[in-house]
Amino acid sequence: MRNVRTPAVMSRPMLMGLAALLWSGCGGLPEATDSVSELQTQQAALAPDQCAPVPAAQTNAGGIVYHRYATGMTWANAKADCTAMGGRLAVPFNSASNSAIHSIIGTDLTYIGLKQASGQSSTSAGWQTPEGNPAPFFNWSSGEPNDMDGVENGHQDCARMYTTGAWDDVACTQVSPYVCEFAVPPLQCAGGSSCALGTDSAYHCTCPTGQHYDVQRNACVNGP
Ligand SMILES: [Ca+2]
Ligand SMILES: [Ca+2]
Repeated sequence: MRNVRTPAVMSRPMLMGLAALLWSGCGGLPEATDSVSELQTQQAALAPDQCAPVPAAQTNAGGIVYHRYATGMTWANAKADCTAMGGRLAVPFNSASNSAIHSIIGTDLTYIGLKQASGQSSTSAGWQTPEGNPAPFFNWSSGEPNDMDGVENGHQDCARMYTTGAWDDVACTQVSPYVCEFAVPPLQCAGGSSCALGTDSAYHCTCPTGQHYDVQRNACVNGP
């Protein structure tokens, strides 16, 4: 699937339908299906000019588009940024999706969409998706998750991928690059427009003063 959308050929609803078709053919685990349906529900609510900034790297796997963003953020801010694009902080749901994310992280320790609920009795208990559902898959590195010292005290409650593709639990205040995932290819602003975060906490294609964004053309056109 192409990354740059072609509005004249395929509308967002058509793409949503296509994405649903691709998902239904995946035969994935029930947990993965639930996880994907959450993502589709989020994306169904997108505004037609909602966009994703140009990523540092990207790949597609199993019908999902993964974008890596290299500017470091805390886990909570990374989660919010992916949501503002209409996606979510990427949740590996099997080894294939984990490998896809791994393939674009380069040499960075990179946040993924797993957080541990507070008040757990062990370092490995209570890991959840950004929506607060049980994590569908794990790929901890040897000796992880350790909450820093092997005892669960809430010191390390967010998951970050090593350059090996295995994971470490780290303090959620750590500032790290992150990977967002999308059920349909996010809009990439073109024609003189750029993707900027609006006051509504969503990214939109925006144009220079004196022009406005035309959704059908994915371009800036003259006039207010
Ligand atoms: Ca912990
Ligand atoms: Ca750790």
